[in-house]
Amino acid sequence: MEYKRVLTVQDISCFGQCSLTVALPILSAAGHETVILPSAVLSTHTAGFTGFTVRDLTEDMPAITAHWKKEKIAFDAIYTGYLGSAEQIAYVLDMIRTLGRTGFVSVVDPAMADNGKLYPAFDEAFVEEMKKLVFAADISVPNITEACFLTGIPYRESYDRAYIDSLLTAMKQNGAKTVVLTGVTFSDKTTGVMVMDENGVRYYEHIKLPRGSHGTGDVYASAFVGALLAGKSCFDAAAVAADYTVKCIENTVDDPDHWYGVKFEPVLPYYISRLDH
Ligand code: PXL
Repeated sequence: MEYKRVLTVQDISCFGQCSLTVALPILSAAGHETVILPSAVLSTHTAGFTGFTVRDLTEDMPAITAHWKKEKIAFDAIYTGYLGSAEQIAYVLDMIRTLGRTGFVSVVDPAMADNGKLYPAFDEAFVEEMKKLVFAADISVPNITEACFLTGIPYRESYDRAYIDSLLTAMKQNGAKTVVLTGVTFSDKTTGVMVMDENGVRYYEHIKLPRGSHGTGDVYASAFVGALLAGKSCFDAAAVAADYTVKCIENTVDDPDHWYGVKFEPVLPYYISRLDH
């Protein structure tokens, strides 16, 4: 397998098993050189904790990028997640435009909302900036809530295939190329991902566990990027990431104290086994 270099831009939530503390180990396990750019440093993630500290690192970004350009450091992929500010998005767009090398792919997880609501740190101005990043990316990995904010289509708790198709069509009309829409559920016992790429739209369905877990969006997107860079097609990478995420949740559901993230580390050997190195 080719040795790929991926840059991932997202926050460090020191405690909470999400963003960079999940992306770095998963991408490394997939066999890729993983370069990190922290968008912010928080004491914990913001979903379920109160009183967390936040240090926004927006100001550091231009100098870091300038140094990399001077050193001629370039990437096979850039994968972005939770960002620290709306201003940061212009810097990230510049990285995508200038730091790629042959075969470059950009993957944007517009990590900003879930269950019909924006995360506490974000507002409409942030959504407007995020649209620019998502619609410029080669691949985006939104959940349904995020796709609604990105397209202006009202969020619905229950829906049918036509609603999902309308979200994907609106994403495409706005400029999206490949979209991996996560958390698409048509029945009580199953959920899945809807993948729209140049081959059309395909659904990967898998079991739905009774408990949802924080941080699974980041586990999913990281595992997807790792598998994609390992040579899987977009659909196959989406399926491997889904199976791995299910196993991470299974490995966590019986521990009520572990509500803030998933125990993804013990399941990494399963993930690696699916990459056919
Ligand atoms: O998992 C997404 C995420 C990442 N980073 C921070 C978050 C969240 C979700 O709430 O709060 C800081």
